[in-house]
Amino acid sequence: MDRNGDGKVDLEEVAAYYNGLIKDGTGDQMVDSAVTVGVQAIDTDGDDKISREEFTAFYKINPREPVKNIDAIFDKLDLDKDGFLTKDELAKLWKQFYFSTNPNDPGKVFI
Ligand SMILES: [Ca+2]
Ligand SMILES: [Ca+2]
Repeated sequence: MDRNGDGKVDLEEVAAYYNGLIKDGTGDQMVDSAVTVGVQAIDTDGDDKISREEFTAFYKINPREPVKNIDAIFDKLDLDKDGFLTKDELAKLWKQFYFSTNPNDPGKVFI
């Protein structure tokens, strides 16, 4: 991934890497499997989507710094506002996170 050899992988290189994957079709598969693994990790009742409660619980057990405004983040990620994060939504957000150049896109909430 480190194309310019400076020992660091910068965002541009990451984007180029993932764009390459998208072009040859493996990117979508990769996003799908990553989303599936992610949903399985957070989805405790096994209905294949993430409720606000599951999302909040996940953040509370996460050893990283406590995240403020979990509710606001959830609202932003829940694109169709049905109260659940589905795999489709997460795949879309995941792609935004990597490929979008618009910092206001919901997928950028984790940056
Ligand atoms: Ca669930
Ligand atoms: Ca939703």
